[in-house]
Amino acid sequence: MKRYTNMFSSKHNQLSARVLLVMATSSLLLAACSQSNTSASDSQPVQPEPTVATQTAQVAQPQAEITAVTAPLINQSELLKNVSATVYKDANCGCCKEWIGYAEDNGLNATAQDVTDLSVFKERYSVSPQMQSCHTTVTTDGYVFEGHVPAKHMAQFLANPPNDAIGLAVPGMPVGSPGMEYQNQFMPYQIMQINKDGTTSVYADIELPHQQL
Ligand SMILES: [Cu+2]
Repeated sequence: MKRYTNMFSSKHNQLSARVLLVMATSSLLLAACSQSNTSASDSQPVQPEPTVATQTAQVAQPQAEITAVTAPLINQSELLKNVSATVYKDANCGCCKEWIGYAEDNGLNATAQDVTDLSVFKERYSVSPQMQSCHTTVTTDGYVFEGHVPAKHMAQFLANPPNDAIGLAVPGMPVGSPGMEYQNQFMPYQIMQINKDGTTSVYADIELPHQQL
C-alpha cells in the first residue's frame, strides 16, 4: 500500500510538473515574441558621426585583419549568399525582426515588408493554417519559407529543391529556433515541406539545438 501511494504521488508530481511546463512554455512564447519596435528604437543610443580621422584609420586597416577579429563574434556565414527574399510580417513582430537579422547574418538579402493582413499572404503563397507561423519569406525564385526556418535547411532546400515542393515551414514559433531564443530553452520541432498539391511532409526533425547549425 505504501509503495502504491508513493508511485501515485510521484506520478502526480510528474503530471503537475508537465502542466507547469506547458504553462510556462506558452507564456515564454508570448514573452519571446512580444517585443515591439517602439521600445527597441526608443532605447537605442544615438551614434555620433564618425570623424574624418576615424574613417581614414578604418580604411587603412588591412581587410584580412578586420575579418579575423569580427568573424567569430558575429558568427556570419554565407549559407544564403546570392539569395534574395521578401519577408512579409507584422510591424510589431519582434521575433520576425530577430529572424531577419539572423538570416541576414547568414547571407540572405532580405527585404522586410510590414503588412496589415498577413492572412492574405499566407493564402497567396499556399501556407495552410496548420503550417502557419509569424512571418512568410518568399525568395525571388518563388520559394516560400514560413516562420523560423534555420538558414542551414533553407540553403539545403534551395540547393536541391524537391520536385513537388514549394518551400518549407516551421509551424508555430518553437522556443529555441532561430530568432526565438529565450534563455537556453529549447523545444524540439519539425521542419515541414509544403508541396504544390497542398500536402506536407517532414523535411527534418530538430531534436537538439545543434541540429539547426
Ligand atoms: Cu516569430
